[in-house]
Amino acid sequence: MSDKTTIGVGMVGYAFMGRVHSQAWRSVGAFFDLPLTPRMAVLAGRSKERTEAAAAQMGWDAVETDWRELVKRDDVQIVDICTPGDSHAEIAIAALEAGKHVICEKPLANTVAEAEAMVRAAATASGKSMVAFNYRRVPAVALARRFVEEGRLGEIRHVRAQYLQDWIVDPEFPLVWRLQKDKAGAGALGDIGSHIVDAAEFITGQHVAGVSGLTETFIKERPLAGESAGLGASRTEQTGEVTVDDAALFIGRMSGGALASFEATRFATGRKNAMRIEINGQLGSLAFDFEAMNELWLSSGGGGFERILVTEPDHPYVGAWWPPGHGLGYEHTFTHEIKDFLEALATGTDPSPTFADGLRVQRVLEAVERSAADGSRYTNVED
Ligand code: 4PW
Repeated sequence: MSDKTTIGVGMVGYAFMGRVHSQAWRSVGAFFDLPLTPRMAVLAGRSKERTEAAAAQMGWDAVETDWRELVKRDDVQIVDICTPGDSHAEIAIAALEAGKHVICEKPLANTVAEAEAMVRAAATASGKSMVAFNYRRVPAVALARRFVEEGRLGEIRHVRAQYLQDWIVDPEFPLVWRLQKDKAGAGALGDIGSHIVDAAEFITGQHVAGVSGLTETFIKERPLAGESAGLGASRTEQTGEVTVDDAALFIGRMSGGALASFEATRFATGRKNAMRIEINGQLGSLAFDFEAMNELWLSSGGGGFERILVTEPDHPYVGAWWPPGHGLGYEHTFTHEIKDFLEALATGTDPSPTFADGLRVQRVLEAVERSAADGSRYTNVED
């Protein structure tokens, strides 16, 4: 820490996640009264020109073209990892070994072995670490957890979770990094399935204990991506193999006895970011859809569901923002995540979700892949 209240941040990667994390670092102190003030010290990316342009646009003070240099810098106390999954483990472990705090995009890693190494590094590090499952910080999702903790649903019987997108329905959509196993680890399963596994565990307080899964790659060959390999990439004349799943469906048992079903797909035509979860308990139910993220639906038994507009000052995180009814968006979830992270650093507690939570999700993903590959009806999630 450079002085009592300022803490330097170094971020690796400046694409979609880098942009939304930058927005969070920039705005968090303006809305939340924080014990630490983040300084956006350094942005790392491979191309000097593009990294400089991104840093100027998003408000970073300096750039590095090698993340190893960023990790060594004295003006960096927090390393924020916004790169594809293939570099998470290497960067996070180096940063923890250098005594930095780490916040890492999800899924934690591309394999269980990498995630285990990250958990080992976190266990002996002086710095704190967190995996960035941002949907926990949607006010309605945090309120859903509060309702479950208060016992308003009674014993949980069912979890029904879906994450539906459609951005690769077109077979001509290029082979971006999210469609390559060596970069992304998995397809819809890892990128968006990991979110609904985490959300289910977060809201219910139960773990996914075993699964039975199916995965499918509908479009097996796509045009290679042009220069930018991000979501908006152009395509070239050549084609290449899609090496990840396009969709994953799995059922599971939660550790507290609930039965669960999960669906993660990028082929739900018309659905853009429908991250949905419904929980049925003995006394009532909850339902949430990210496409209407300021609403939570609650049933207290008979009479169907009532809509709760989650914009009241006593709802999680909301008091820092706008008057009732004005609503929040995707980017606020990251601001909340950064706020919780900084508060944990200031109090010396472990920010949540931890790398161990990220490893548990990784084990669920791997169990789904094993079940889908060998056709086994039920696959225990290893501890
Ligand atoms: O984490 C997720 C991404 O990787 C996001 O919240 C949405 O799905 C947007 O892009 C992908």
